[in-house]
Amino acid sequence: MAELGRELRVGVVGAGGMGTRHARNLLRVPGVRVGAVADADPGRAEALAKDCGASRVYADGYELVLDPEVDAVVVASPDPTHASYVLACLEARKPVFCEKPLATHAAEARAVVEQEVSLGRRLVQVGFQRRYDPDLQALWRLIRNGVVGKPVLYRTWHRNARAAYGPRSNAEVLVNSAIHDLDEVRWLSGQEVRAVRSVVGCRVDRSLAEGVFDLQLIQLELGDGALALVELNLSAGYGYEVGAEVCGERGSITAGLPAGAFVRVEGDARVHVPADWLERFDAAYAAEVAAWVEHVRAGQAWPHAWDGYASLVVAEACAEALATGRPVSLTPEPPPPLYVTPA
Ligand code: ISE
Repeated sequence: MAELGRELRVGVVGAGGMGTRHARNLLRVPGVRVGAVADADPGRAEALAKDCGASRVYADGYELVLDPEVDAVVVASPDPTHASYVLACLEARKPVFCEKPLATHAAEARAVVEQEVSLGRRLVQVGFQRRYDPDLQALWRLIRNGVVGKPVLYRTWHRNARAAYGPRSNAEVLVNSAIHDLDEVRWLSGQEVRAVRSVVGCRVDRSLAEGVFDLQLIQLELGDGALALVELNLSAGYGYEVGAEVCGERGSITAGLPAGAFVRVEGDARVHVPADWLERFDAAYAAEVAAWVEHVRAGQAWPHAWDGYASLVVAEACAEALATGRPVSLTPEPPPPLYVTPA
């Protein structure tokens, strides 16, 4: 682990869109150097290394993890490889920032939790960037301040202009996309999910694989009896939008509506809608890696591996609800004490 005060030398595994975004954001954090990059595609690895002044380039991410000149690792490789790289980092006792999802199956995420608990240190941070979004943070604070009384309904919408990846199943959409919403509801409510119901429908994008639908509607029942309704749309067409409304006993709060300059022209009025998550969450991505660096120094990652695991348990319950057409009940376990202290 990097000592307090010394420069933090970060290695980035995965030189695609998110690896590049995190590396560039890290360059803006004082006391951080991006020293190594790994990608199976040598051209991509070289290009990112050049971009951020990294002197070492690997084709194999596991070699990067073991590099003695790498203090901490960013994992932004394809989803199915996440858990294995995170376990390698834990094995090497190195702090790791892992893009969401922490794994593609809850059982793999559970193995990460168990390994971390056995080390007794919170070394894993999961890239649930919405927790660092100023709008959603304001919503979290207003809920905590009791502005609308006890929340009874969390309604979230997550609209992609078009599916940017080729999901092969509705379960993959849950693990890659809806995982954000499942984490957001857990975070905003401070509650675990005790039952899920799920439906899919509509094929707007004809290029989606057979059996994959554009729309998923997920209904969650939370530990305190509140409900949540998650709308996940892969093909909204008009742009990218992520927002939430919380209805409480005394009122409602909405966050995340497209904002910025409100233009009235030629008998029309409009605001800009972001094109994708990179634009919508620009500030959040910068804030989450800056926070990660602080967490590495303080030894208290957040959101942590338990958050990564708990969200996958709910995602798998949603997949089961879709497959069976029936509600699925969950019995949430209390997190191990390692995850109880807030970061
Ligand atoms: C993508 O991987 C993300 O993480 C985005 O935040 C999400 O909105 C999108 O649906 C995912 O495919």
